[in-house]
Amino acid sequence: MDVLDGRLAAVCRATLERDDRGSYTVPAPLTYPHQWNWDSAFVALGWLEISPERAWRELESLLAAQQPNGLVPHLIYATPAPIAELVAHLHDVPVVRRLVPALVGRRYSPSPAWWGWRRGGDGRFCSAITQPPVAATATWLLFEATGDEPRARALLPALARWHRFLLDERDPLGLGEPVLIHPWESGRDNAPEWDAPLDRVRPEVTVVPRPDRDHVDAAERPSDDHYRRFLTLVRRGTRSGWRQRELAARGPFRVLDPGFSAILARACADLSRLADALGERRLAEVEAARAERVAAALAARTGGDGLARAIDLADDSESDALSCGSALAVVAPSLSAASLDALEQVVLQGPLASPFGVRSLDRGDRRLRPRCYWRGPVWVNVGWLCALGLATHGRRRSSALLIRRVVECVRAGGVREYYAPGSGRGLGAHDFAWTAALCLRELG
Ligand code: 9YW
Repeated sequence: MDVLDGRLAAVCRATLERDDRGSYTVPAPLTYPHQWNWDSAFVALGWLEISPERAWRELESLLAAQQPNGLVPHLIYATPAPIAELVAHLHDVPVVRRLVPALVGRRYSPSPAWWGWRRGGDGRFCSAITQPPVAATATWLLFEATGDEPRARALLPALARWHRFLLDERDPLGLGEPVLIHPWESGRDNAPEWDAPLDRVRPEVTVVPRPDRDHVDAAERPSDDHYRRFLTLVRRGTRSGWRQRELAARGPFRVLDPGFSAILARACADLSRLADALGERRLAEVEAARAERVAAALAARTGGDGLARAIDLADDSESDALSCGSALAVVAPSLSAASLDALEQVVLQGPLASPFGVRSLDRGDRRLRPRCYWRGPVWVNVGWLCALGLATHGRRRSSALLIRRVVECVRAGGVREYYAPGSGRGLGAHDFAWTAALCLRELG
């Protein structure tokens, strides 16, 4: 490693250590002071470079919050379980109701009150929706690197239950892909694909608390209108008791996201490999069949240009946006040669290419806002996942080129949440954990 890389690696290491909360890592101390789902999966891969023990703990703490139906929450609040238990018993006491949401929310909105004070399997407060299931892929990579059978084996049942939830309760129509019931589930909150489905959600929330804006420029964040609708969906879900199958079949927001589906297909394939390596033949077969089913469903609705786009299930319309959601299809374990060629082109030279990674939105799209979150900027996790997919499909040179771009972006812009696609300028939150983790992994 040369001196520059050594310095960058040291900055990334220091960032992870600053964001460390013992058994999980906050994405960014000021903006995101709790545990997020796919963040923890990426972050575990960074911890692997520092402490394998700490890397396993990150995934264990995430899966410990699993709900009885198999859902692994997208967000798990920082309040320790014993305090959460106390608050859960007292939340109807007027003074508690007035003061505690803000305390427990730690200047993040929505607070646990919005989710009906729901608690995860380990007693911490959590949300009632999920996020892209990267955790099985992270578990496989940890196992490959450490060979730690007992810790890998202990995670198998929770990962399998989560995948089953996604392909059962979240697929009431048997489409072969999970239905997402909130934009937050895609991990790409304000992506333009969700504009039309969100337009149908009549806002029931008028004033939205926006503590995120205390730390990040409003031009780089989702609009208040987006937040009103995000929170309206949370309120309606809580009011109806978060009946997952019902929400996936008839809820107010129902979409298919090629990025989420491809990540799930890959997660099932990776869990199958892991189960096989651990001698769990039955589970290996089940997960292999799940992987094939999702990959086949995605392939079946891929267009003549080799790309899959988001679907709004309210009217079965296909989004006209070409975003990194489409690019993420490259992580699917099986792809036609035509799709692979198209994805490689789009990501490295085409409309999503940037010298700093993969753009979140087509550079020619009328909705492009190069500084605004998932409507233009480059994100490190997306570039890294696309590189992983390209490598899996044998496109090693392209994968290496993409990784160089991703690392360059952190070198140019700092350890930030996202970056301007043209200049590499750092945007959004500072000290962003998955940026540090993935960069550290690639620098070694
Ligand atoms: C939110 C934590 C999360 C990520 C999401 C990203 C953003 C905002 O931050 O969500 O309030 O949840 O869109 O992918 O997991 O880093």
